[in-house]
Amino acid sequence: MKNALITGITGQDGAYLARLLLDKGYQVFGTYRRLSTPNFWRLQYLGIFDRIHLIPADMVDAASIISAVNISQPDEIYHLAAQSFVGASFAQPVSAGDITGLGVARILEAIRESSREIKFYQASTSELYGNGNSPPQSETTPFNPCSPYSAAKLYGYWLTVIYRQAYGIFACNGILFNHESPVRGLDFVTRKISNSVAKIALGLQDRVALGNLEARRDWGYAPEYVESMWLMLQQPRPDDYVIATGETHSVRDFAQKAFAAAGLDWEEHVDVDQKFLRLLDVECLQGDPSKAKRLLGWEPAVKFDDLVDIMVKEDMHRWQRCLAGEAFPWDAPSYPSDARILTRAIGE
Ligand code: NAP
Ligand code: G4F
Repeated sequence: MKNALITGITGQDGAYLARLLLDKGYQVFGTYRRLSTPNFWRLQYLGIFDRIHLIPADMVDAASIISAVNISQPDEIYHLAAQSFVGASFAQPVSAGDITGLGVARILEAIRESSREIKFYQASTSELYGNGNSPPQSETTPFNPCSPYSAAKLYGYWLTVIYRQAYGIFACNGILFNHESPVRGLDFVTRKISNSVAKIALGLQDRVALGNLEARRDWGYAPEYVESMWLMLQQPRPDDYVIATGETHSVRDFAQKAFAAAGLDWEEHVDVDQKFLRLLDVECLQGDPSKAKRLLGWEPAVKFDDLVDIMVKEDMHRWQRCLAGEAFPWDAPSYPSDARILTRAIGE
């Protein structure tokens, strides 16, 4: 039986990847941060919470990362832990660098010191491309990061390449384009929209405020994307791969489609609020996944329309269950309304 260590197992991808690896017969270990309130709802929601070994560790604490590697004795490490919300990285640029950038150095050093046989997956991102590159973006497109988040990820990307070349570690970058699901964090625009649509359709809310409606993303389905992570570590040689659908759609398209899925007109319910505009935003991402198709045999089945339907249906279903008095692991009921989250002084 193989051992896998997943950093960030409590997040969207961590939970789906854990399920995939359990299904493949792995013994799965995952790191989590000690918080004042437990944060295991995704693992519970997917029905795998009791099958995972949990190790407390923080990406800013090298000792805890070394312990996690020693305890789990992994054949493969999937490094997913990061402060992953681009918007927040402008407000917290130093911790973005520490957690998301230097965290990669800490874990690669732990591998170098303990066993160079451990295979390593780094959660790289399409945010690395930033602006100024005409789509579609591939493995050879130059990087031009536009946020503290993507600058930190750029460091992680290059460190992964450097440790592969300098120490011969089997280290891969998955350059994943946006991928979403019903367990996506509520901060991200897709889930923010699907959750709002469900609440509006059920009379629990009337409007939702968004930022840049013109931004375009290549949105895929997270359970399919975690499969590519595993495939990368099963290849004869380590390499870097773009994972994407090859399509691009705007935030406006997503909102329109999501409201329509609930029989609503998006223009009657969506406002634009300056507070959700970023200081710098990536305008258009569209990936070219042909290398992954050719070498990994990976291809996405769920495209934009199906993704929107899956997310809206699941959020509708959960709010209906909740209104019927059912209790189940879930994030939305305890999330504050937008109006109560301040990113600037009141009145500014
Ligand atoms: P996510 O849901 O935000 O999960 C992030 C995980 O990192 C959570 O488990 C979180 O723990 C953990 N984490 C945050 N700060 C940490 C710290 N200081 N120490 C230890 N753990 C920490 O993100 P995701 O969507 O699953 O993404 C997984 C990875 O892929 C991230 O590295 C992200 O940047 C990258 N990525 C994502 C996408 C995408 O579209 N989803 C695309 C490209 C790349 P808590 O639960 O305690 O917060
Ligand atoms: O959903 P988002 O916050 O995702 P973003 O910034 O593309 O980042 C995600 O994908 C990256 C891969 O490309 C990952 F590396 C990263 O970890 C994360 O998973 O925003 C998408 C777009 C942006 O252009 C944003 O400005 O939607 C725009 N947007 C418009 N209104 C909004 C909103 N974004 C958010 N979060 N909230 C809004 O109200």
